[in-house]
Amino acid sequence: MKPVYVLNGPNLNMLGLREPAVYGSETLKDVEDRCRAHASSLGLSIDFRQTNSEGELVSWIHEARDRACGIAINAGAYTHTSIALHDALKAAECPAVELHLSNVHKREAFRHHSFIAPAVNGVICGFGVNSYELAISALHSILTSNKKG
Ligand code: DHK
Repeated sequence: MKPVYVLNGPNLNMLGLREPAVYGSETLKDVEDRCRAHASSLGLSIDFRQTNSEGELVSWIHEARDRACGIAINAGAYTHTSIALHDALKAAECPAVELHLSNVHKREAFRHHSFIAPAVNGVICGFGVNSYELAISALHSILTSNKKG
């Protein structure tokens, strides 16, 4: 089975240091460890990555088309700006879930719109690090039901 790509965008390398009241006190390494353990409990493996570059995220999404069974993506602020990520996710043609640690709808108006939401299966936000685990569970459920179908 191919891995789930868990892709993280800009500033997520600062987790644990960055606005802990909004994003929590766990580091990105803590998030990765939790994702790996959760995926493993579901019989999945993960490839966990972070970049501050929009182009690198686009390239990783293209790569996922052949190398991943699904994508869980926290695109950070590119969520609210990037048509390129929207187009890449459409091109990937694999199950994808958008996720956020914070509830973006309770925050500034500029975070309320997602360019990538129309290109993914669903969106999870507001559950802190659990958002990552919920996104992996959602992909597992999509992959399992696809197999049954
Ligand atoms: C992370 C970011 O960096 C923000 O730009 C998004 C998201 C929200 C999060 O909650 O994980 O607006």
